Amino acid sequence: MKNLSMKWLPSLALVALLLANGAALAQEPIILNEIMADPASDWDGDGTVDFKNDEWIEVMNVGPDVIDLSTYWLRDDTGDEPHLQLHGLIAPGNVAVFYGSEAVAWQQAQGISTVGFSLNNSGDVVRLLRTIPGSTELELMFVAHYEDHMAEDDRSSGFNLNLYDWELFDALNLYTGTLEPGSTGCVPTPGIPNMCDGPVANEASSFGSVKAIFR
Ligand SMILES: [Ca+2]
Ligand SMILES: [Ca+2]
Ligand SMILES: [Ca+2]
Ligand SMILES: [Ca+2]
Repeated sequence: MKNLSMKWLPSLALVALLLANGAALAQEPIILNEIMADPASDWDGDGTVDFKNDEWIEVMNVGPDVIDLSTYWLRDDTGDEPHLQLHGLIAPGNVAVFYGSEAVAWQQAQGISTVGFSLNNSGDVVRLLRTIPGSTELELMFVAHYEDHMAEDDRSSGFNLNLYDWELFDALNLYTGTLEPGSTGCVPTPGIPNMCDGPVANEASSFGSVKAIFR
């Protein structure tokens, strides 16, 4: 474990626990995988750039079974109510991304305040909740933190493929500071696994084309 502040330990410890215990893995298979808190591009593809609609949160199924995401919920650090009920089936090893616009639409349908995910650009906590079986209550399943330098224009943060290190994906807005996690030059990857083991080989590759992939 290198260069990790204490803040990461709860979520990382949980992952380690899950990976070390097959039974727990089967029961607690969904993790937070990547977070875009300060979008400056049209990530949700609706034709406009919006600080709320273009935020996104990616989850990953690290278990062995197909999971129905409709029992899972997302929220940030403020208040108690979830910001989005997830939906869809997710296969083992797959990821699913949910955009702020989906949270806004869900909130409209619920008749609650349309705050979206409300991911603070100065840092925030994202919580993954799950409906307790046989109940309407929610239980906390996974927590991820990010800090100010991880939430600048079009910079995401999330797990490395090793599911151990929480890294910066800053190819679209390189981080030159000294805080951890530091710059990787990796591109944000909404809806696909966080595949990047190091700096992008050729910085001259067009960021425009990189962005276009995800529009
Ligand atoms: Ca934000
Ligand atoms: Ca948009
Ligand atoms: Ca917030
Ligand atoms: Ca991803």
